[in-house]
Amino acid sequence: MTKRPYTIALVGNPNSGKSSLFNSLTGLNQKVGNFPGVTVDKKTGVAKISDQLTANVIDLPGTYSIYPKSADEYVTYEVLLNNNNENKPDLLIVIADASNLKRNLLFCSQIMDLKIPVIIALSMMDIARKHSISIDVDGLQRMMGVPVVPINPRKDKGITQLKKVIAGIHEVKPTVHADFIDTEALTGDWIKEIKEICQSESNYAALQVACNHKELPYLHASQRIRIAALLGEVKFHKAAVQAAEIMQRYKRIDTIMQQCVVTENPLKKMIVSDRIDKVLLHPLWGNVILLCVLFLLFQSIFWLAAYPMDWVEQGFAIAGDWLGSVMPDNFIKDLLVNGILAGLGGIAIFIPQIMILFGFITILEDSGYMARISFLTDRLMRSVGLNGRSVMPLISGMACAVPAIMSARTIQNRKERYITIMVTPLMSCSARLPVYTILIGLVIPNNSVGIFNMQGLVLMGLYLLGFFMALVVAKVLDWLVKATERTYFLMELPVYRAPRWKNVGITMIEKAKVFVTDAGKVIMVISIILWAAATFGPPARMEAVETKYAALRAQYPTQTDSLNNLESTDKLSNSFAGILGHAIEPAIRPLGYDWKIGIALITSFAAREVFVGTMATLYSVGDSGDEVYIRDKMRVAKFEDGRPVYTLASGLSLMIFYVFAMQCMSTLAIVKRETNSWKVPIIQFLYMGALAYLGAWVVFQIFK
Ligand SMILES: Nc1nc2c(ncn2[C@@H]2O[C@H](COP(=O)(O)OP(=O)(O)OP(=O)(O)O)[C@@H](O)[C@H]2O)c(=O)[nH]1
Ligand SMILES: [Mg+2]
Repeated sequence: MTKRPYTIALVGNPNSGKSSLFNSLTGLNQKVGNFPGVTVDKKTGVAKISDQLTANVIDLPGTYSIYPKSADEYVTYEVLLNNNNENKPDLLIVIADASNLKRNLLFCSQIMDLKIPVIIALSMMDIARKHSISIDVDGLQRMMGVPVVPINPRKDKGITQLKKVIAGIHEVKPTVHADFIDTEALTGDWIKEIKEICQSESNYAALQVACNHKELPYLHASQRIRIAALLGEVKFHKAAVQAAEIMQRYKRIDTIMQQCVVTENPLKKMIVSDRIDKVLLHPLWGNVILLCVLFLLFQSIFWLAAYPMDWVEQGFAIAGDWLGSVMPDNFIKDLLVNGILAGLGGIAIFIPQIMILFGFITILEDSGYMARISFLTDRLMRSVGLNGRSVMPLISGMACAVPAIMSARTIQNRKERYITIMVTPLMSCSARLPVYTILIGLVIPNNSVGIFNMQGLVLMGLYLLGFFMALVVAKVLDWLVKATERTYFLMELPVYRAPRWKNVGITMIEKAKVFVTDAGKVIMVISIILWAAATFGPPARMEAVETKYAALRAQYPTQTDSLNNLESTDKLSNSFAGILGHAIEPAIRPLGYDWKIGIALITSFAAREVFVGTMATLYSVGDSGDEVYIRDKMRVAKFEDGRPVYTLASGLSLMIFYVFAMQCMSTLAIVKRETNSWKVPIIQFLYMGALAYLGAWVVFQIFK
């Protein structure tokens, strides 16, 4: 048997700096943001503590108290209490926000009673100072009975000292600290029996199991039955015991606070953050500013990205030309240039826009403004059966639905959480951006309307459409699903902080990388398959085409060039891809699409951004003109009868389709995992598909 590595878990209230400390200790880049509930899953890394000690460090979701209320808090709860957990910690570091010490100490005291060695790391000392709060660290350490170390993980301060203390505890194997409160006095001696049934480390851990035994997945059925029987016998009243427990804890904490913490000006000092909030949370100005911020986001996606997009586009065009000129004419060259390079180039050009989008969202999160958006929109959200907390998933859904759906774990109310999960994919994610951009470039003129750019306005319109549809669907679901649970919105507003620009930069680069590698892999595979499907066809049909054109060329020798062009178009039409496309054409004709778009719709079910790559490949294979860029190739595309494919009507119809359709395997997979049912993703897939088809049809009929 290999020896288990020494394991340290980071716990504490939300937004206290756990992930920041995790990053300092491990050198990893776990997501940090300035609002409660950034981390919703556990994450493990390795940290070198001293020359002798290398430890596993686990970053956990924040919890206000040990009693779990939401799905993310259960993740932490399980690590703390499940004895058979592979992540069972040898040491807990409780990160306590010094500017909010009393509440943080409550959680510390609960953790201490689990009887796992504890260190308290005091973060936010700088903020406490701004509030004129001074803390006697030595006194606190004495009265709590565990080591207390001030840290500032944002600035990498205090980390060396913290490591020394960890190494010390690891070496001496301390006798565990004393109980903070006496659990047995609270419950009666039956608690020992529970302790035995589930082999808990302490009476307090046993009490936790008693309170939550119905929900804990790791308990055996037999244990559960024995616990239930015992609790019935002693007439266990969960709420009463919990209330008594909290009272006792606060009694002791109050004494500690009196002795160790001095607040110069007991009336809460008005700090800069409060002043900023006077404006940003103003009922009128707050909302106006919010709209301006969002507006700026969309316009900048077009303004700022225009130049770098041109460079990428030209780069790929040059690379294609160069490969075309140095390689001998054979099918490998065709595959490379028209299949893979065309597909990749089609997607790489969107890197600048993706980076700007993620940069913007990171700034919103890092500064603390994201939490204010929740606050400002709570009323709107409530009117459709959601609450302010749903805003976080919805806004991060603009980047990607997968982490957004995971972040819905912080929503305590089950119905609200499910509705949020149901509607989040309607928010336009970054994968739709390439599709929107290319279609907008094709059918919307690049004019100015006053000071605004028309294309930017349409883009914003598409995002808004997705958002409003999310509200409508939420309202319908709210009305369909009855729930008795009352809900309320509780969220701490964090103090404003300057975004850490390094973090913004790293996030932008990381996301661009993920986008290119993830999308790149799928696009590579699909481009190759597509290229093959578009190049080859049933031999008999392909031969028939060849014979036909050989005869025509013999008959009209002067027309060879145009006959060659016609032949490649005809071949594409008779290829496997062409046959499939024609087969589905009747279904998509009412929406204004040709068969190539039909193929792109199908391949987009792997991931939306594949649309552009598919278009690039299809138009390159059947290519006969001189156009180098996909957009130009699409612009000259025609139906058999000579009408252009991309008109205002068909372009808009296609945009609407992409706003609504659920074309993302990863999202469906994550919904299945988060809801633990197939029903939710299936309903989601169907309702979004129906919306997409209907919406696209209506728009096409109106603009035709
Ligand atoms: N001023 C100051 N800011 C800090 C300190 N420690 C962390 N922060 C900032 O506090 C915010 C929250 O940090 P995170 O590390 O994401 O907090 P967390 O505890 O992981 O939060 P959740 O995952 O939401 O529970 C970030 O903006 C950090 O930059 C500190 O000591 N002082
Ligand atoms: Mg975190």
